[in-house]
Amino acid sequence: MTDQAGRPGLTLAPGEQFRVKLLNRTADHTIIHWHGQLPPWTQDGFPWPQTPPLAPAATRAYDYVPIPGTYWMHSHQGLQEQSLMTAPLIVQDAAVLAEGRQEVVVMLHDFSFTAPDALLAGLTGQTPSAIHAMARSTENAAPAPMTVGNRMGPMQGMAHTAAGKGMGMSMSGMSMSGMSMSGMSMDLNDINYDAFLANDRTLHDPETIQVERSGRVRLRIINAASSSQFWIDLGALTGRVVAVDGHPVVPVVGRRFPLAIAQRLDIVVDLPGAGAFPVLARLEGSRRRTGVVLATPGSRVVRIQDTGLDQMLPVDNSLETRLVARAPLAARKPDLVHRIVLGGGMKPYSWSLNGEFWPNITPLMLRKGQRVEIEMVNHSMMAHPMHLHGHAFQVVAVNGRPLNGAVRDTVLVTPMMGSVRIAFDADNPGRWALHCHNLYHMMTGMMTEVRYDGIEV
Ligand SMILES: [Cu+2]
Repeated sequence: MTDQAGRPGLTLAPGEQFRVKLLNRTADHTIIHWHGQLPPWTQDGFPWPQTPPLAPAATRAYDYVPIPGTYWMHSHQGLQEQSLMTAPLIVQDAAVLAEGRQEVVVMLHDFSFTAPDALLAGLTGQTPSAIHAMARSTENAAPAPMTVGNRMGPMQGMAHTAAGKGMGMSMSGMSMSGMSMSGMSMDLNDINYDAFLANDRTLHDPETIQVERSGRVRLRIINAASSSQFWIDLGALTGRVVAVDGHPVVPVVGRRFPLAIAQRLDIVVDLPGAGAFPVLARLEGSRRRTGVVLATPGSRVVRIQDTGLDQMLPVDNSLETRLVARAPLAARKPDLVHRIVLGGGMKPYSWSLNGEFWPNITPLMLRKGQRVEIEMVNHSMMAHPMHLHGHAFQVVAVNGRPLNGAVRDTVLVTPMMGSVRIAFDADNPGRWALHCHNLYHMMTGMMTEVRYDGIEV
């Protein structure tokens, strides 16, 4: 998908309505989700029974008031996201335009020559429906879940101790097979990809973006990978993170920033004169990387290897805990708190929320007008980038520590008893998905529904 200027995706002017006619030119059913936008639920692009996927050659009209910032669109049908059915969705803001910075959109992907369904089959060793059945029986054999309140009391502040891990695993009810107590370590990078792409190119032939000498740039970086998380590495440059998931934050200065799956970072950079400046995305737990190059006229662009010297650490919440929203929620006590346990593992490969596997889930109910908080506790050995549709939430605690954190739409819950609490105002009635944005976790069950009272199903 390209806009009228030939750029991939869609860029809307300040105040412009999101008025889009979606035409399915593929040979399969599809539906496109406007990630992070806040349309009415029937325009969210999720395959509810009321809003089924589009058949080949079918069209659907969308018309809603967008919110400004760095967003993206992607298929929410099957594994199509892994086939790069994604694009940037940039909604301009008059104040941002007035800064006069050159805008550089960088969309990251993980790429495999293996077909997505074969990748999933390789993870599960069987069909997804068989995985659901088996994982359900595993969960059902476990003791009834305790409330998170019971769990959190003695465990606060010891999220990464061995005791925390052990308790997390045993209480989550998952099989311990394949994970000895001594060998416990977090899992990273479920899939060994053939390439990592920045704007559809590898570092063998990266996009080189012409910038002015001493130019002022706004990077809009989108992690559209299906199953890979990165550290954004500005190299010689120092940047300021000014927005996350489209929502402004008090600037955070640095050179390296974690970027979980589906998240976005707006980073402003003032170039120190002339030169070629790589902006790299370095895969967590790996030496592999991708990126683009910002180059002033006449500068020499040196070839960058797609494998670096040092291995990156797992992506974490080191940035999250430093973020402060520019426009936080009004202070208010929650009317409703939902608690969710993130569970699952590699053997069998299946992932759950409160021990349930999509689509066999119990919706989280709420009412319009409520201030809602959701506490997510991760009992698994993997981090999960959790995305709520239809609402921008504020991060109000990480690992039990209160924050006046970022407003955003996707947040990473770190493994081994990591926790995140989010808050939002229930102001958009409908049926909304809440899921892990690792595509293979979602496809093996890690999704639930947030449903308003009174919505017909
Ligand atoms: Cu996950």
